[in-house]
Amino acid sequence: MAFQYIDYTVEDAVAVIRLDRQDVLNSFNKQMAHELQNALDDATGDDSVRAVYLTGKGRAFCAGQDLQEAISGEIEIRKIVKDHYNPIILKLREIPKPVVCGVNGTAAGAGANIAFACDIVFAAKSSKFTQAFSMIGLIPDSGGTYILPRLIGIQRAAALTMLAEKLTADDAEKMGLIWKSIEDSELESSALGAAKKLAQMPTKGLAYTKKLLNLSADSTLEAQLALEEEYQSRAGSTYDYKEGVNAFIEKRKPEFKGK
Ligand code: T3D
Repeated sequence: MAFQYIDYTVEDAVAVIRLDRQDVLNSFNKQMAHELQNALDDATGDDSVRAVYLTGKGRAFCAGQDLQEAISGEIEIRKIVKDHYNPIILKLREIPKPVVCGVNGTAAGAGANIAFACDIVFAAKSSKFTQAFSMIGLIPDSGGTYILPRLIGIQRAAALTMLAEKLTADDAEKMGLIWKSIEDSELESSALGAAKKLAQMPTKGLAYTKKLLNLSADSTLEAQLALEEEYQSRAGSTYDYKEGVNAFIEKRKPEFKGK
């Protein structure tokens, strides 16, 4: 599918998605939101894709909602949240492949929460995260009220979302909001490199891991142990499990196929 506001390529089994509305810091208009949804659908349906890498072009990752579009009144706010952001967050959490985010600069509002919804987040050291919503009278959407307290606790989530101070990538890493803060010049090699590494790993095992981590948020220990029993049994019947064990015994490098 051809896109106007994102670049979509497949590189070494990784779907590489780059947000591209650089003059407005990659903020989302309706079309870019739908394009990102379609790109995630393409990555989900393409068996040759075994990981996803999401980043931005230019000096920002994403400044959230395009406020010119929001204020134009052409689209109701409820529809923006329901039709643009909610499906993006659900697709990021439900795609049965690991999603790595490379935050290359400012991540504000929905842009920050889209990053936090990815499985593994790397950020360039110069990046800043801000829950910009409260500055314009809004509440944190795009999963912010769900993901933030689970990542960092209610106290920090409240301070971040109410005060809307800019957080450095280093502080975001210390808080456990992201996986790693990386020198700017090394972001792409580290983050895309991690996605490429994941794309060579046992895709089904990773998908089951993601599913169980998703479910753990609202689960009891008993229920989670039962899920582990079920999904370990599924993982244990994959080609990649047999290949992994055989390669270990034969003292060779495994060749996983994602099956
Ligand atoms: O309908 C709804 O609103 C519901 C959905 C809500 C979801 C949300 O995401 S709400 C939060 C929306 N985002 C923001 O409030 C952030 C707004 N942007 C900023 O606060 C700042 O731009 C940044 C802190 C992100 C970066 O600051 P800085 O100084 O590095 O850049 P800048 O000069 O402010 O921005 C550069 C250009 O991008 C500028 O345009 P210009 O003057 O060069 O023509 C600026 O207007 C434009 N831009 C930045 N963010 C947005 C934007 N244009 C439209 N929408 C934006 N969100």
